[in-house]
Amino acid sequence: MKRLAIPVIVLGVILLSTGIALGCVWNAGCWLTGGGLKLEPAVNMRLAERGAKQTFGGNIYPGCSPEAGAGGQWNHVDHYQKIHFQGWTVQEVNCGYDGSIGPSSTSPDTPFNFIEARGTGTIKGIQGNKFPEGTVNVNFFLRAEDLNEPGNQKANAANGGVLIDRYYLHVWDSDGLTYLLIDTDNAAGTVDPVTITGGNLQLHVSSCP
Ligand SMILES: [Ca+2]
Ligand SMILES: [Ca+2]
Repeated sequence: MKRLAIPVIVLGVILLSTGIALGCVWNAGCWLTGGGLKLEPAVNMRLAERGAKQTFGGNIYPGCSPEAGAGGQWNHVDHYQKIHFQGWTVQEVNCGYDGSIGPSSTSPDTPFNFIEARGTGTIKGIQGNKFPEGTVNVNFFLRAEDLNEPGNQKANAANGGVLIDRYYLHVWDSDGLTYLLIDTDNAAGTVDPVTITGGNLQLHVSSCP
């Protein structure tokens, strides 16, 4: 696959006829893609990363309707647990702006700085891992915050900006068993995104009518 262009998480929103007040959140159709520079062999894509063990990216809601493309596909590979999560169907997307976490995204300019998505997918073991056995149907909740360009910790370099993009992911099955949690305090009930270390999260305003 070719190296991704800098925009790697894309977010769009249908309803943009009014401005956003500080702290205002809209429910709207959004686009989300994510990735980075590191080729992830498990999915043959260039994904963003959190340390050496977590890679993630793909797209969610790649159309003007949540039904378009079944809502996209999101990948998260956990090399520590040796599991691969794929989000296949998105049932709910929320885009918004939270002034307490940083400015609205700037490349391109949007009035937003976060996206949240809820949906269903699958999880399976990789690299010889036998747990879970086979492929398990799961639910997921994801939050991505686009706070800088490129948005990873390299942003701390000269002229790199100040803030770093952040990411939260919770994956659980119908029994409530958590398979994957990317969360600062490791408590799924509170959404505390972690800073990413490679790649980029990026929001775009949708051109949908
Ligand atoms: Ca970013
Ligand atoms: Ca938490």
